[in-house]
Amino acid sequence: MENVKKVLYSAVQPTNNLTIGNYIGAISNWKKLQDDYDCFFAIANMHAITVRQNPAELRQRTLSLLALYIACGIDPEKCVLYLQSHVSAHAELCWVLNTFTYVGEMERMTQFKDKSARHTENINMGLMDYPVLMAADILLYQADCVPVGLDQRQHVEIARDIAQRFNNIYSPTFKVPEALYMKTGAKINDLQNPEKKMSKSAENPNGAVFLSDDRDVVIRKFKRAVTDSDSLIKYDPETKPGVSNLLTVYSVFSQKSMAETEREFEGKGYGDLKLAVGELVADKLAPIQSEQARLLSDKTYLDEVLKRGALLANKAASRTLGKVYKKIGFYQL
Ligand code: ATP
Ligand code: LTN
Repeated sequence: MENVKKVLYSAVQPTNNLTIGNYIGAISNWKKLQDDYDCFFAIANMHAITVRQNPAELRQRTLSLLALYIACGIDPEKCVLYLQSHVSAHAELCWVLNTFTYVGEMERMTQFKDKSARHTENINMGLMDYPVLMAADILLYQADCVPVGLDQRQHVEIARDIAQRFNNIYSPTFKVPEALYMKTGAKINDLQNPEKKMSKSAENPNGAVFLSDDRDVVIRKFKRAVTDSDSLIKYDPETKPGVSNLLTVYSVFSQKSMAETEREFEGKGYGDLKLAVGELVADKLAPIQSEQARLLSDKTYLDEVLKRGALLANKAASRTLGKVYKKIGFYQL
């Protein structure tokens, strides 16, 4: 019987260390979805260079992120794990899609505005073109759905617009993708500033918990988390952003519903909640960290995974690129 599984696509940039926000909003969900979809998971190193990177670190972070994907339970036999720069079709399709994207649209993107404010010394074309490259990533694989955190909503939306624009001018060529957000954890907030998203490149390092943090660091960061002045443990992101954020992290890592989580902390104080979340997160990160370290010591294996991924990804991507070149009138031999 023909393969009827839908296609799922996502990626993370190998910049900085990942936070529990990246884990909860993105990677932890991929594991749950890998049996139901044909999955492509990329390491977006071409996106990463839109902000200046140290070459040795970028190289090292690439393998480290691959090892993390696998340590988080993503099976390289079931899914295609690959490095974006190993598939030249990404850059090629991006060029074509650039001609279907307006400068004004890109200037209005929130992430572009944020990042150009943070990197005033290097507002390069790549930073502005970031969403078009992301659209190329997704559309090359004819992805049905894209599991990401809420901060990527605008980027998936523009990928849909570009796909529809192209399909309308020529004929149906690209699948129009849907973003997939998880009910809980699509936006984890900064522990020190709970109204802002937790980010890899946060100014205050106490606000973000990194997947590489040691047990005592994790516990200390949660102990110092900002809450509020009353003492009621209740999920209410509007009036209690700090407490709600802690409850969300607890609920995701314990795999308990929010109602169950609230019940568990009934009558307890903020100190109890912070300690319980810290210990739980540290317990859950420990096996991931040790598996990641084990994988990183086997570079031959990681290279094999990337080689297989590049082969399969190139095969799928070149099929779409071929169709696009034909439709737009590129002479073919
Ligand atoms: P940076 O701060 O360097 O821009 P980032 O932390 O936003 O990076 P990305 O590589 O842009 O990380 O994102 C990887 C994935 O993690 C994306 O799917 C994104 O939506 C998700 N993600 C990032 N931060 C959070 C968060 N705080 N809560 C939930 N999901 C998140
Ligand atoms: N921009 C994304 C990373 C990314 C991505 C993608 C996510 C690059 N290409 C394609 C989904 C689909 C981010 O998380 N910052």
